[in-house]
Amino acid sequence: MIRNSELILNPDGSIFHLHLKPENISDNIILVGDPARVDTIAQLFSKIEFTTQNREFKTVTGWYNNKRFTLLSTGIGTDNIDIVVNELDALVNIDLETREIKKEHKSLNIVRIGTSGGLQTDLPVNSFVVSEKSIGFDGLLNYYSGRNNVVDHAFEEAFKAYTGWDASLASPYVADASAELLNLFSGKEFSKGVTISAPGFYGPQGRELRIPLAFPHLNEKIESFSFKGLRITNFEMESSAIYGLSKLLGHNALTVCLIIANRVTLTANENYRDEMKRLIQLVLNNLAK
Ligand code: R1P
Repeated sequence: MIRNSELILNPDGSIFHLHLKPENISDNIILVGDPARVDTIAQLFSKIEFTTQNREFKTVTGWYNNKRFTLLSTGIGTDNIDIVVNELDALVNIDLETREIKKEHKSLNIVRIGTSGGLQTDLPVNSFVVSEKSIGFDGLLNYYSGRNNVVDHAFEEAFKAYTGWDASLASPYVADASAELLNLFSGKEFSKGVTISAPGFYGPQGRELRIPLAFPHLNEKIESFSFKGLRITNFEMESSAIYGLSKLLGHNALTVCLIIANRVTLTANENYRDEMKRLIQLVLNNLAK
């Protein structure tokens, strides 16, 4: 039995942070960072059956093309992903009344629709990038036993050697997308690549405002790195934990991002919402085929 200090439920029986009960969610989950993006997607639903919000975690469950989806905002960062993925998993794989792990495992399909900064000149602002792999600079997965069973060790070692990775930073972990979900995104609208999830927006992504960077040449190394034909395409802040925790918990995960800034050509599109709507429509159509 999992004690209540370890798995906290609210007085109404919902799970602690997400405020959800098992019947509130679909097996098909769409994660976004921004709670406002949940509403943007929900506007395309033919029917909405449930909605709630606690802190930055806003949920809508409804229907698109006769398929039931749950939309959930995660806020920013892999620390929030630790909460979101563990609590979603608990909703389907732990009996919240007996507090026992269910005998039958259920897999969720988890697709993140995000915004992102591009790291290659041929991926301009407004491109759509699907993450085949994600590299976590955040260190989250290193806290879980089994981490070594789900990561791409050869990629990790090559990346650390090439960048001269400093031991004062969390050891980067590399986890793969679900091959099944990746297959749904083979259309020409989507570029494939490797996505870094950073534990911050400024210094950890090489942005210097008033504090000088500890590793001012790290981004150049990242941009020129390649391994077995794969290169690093973009920075965001959630995919590594989504991929790593999904692998450990037996779920399928994929991230698709809109590039809203290019860090090499130093260009940005602050008015990205129409392009985001185009991406959302493509993702929904691919998932609800
Ligand atoms: C930073 O501005 C946020 O935007 C990106 C990053 O991953 C981070 O969450 O994604 P979202 O637009 O999904 O929030």
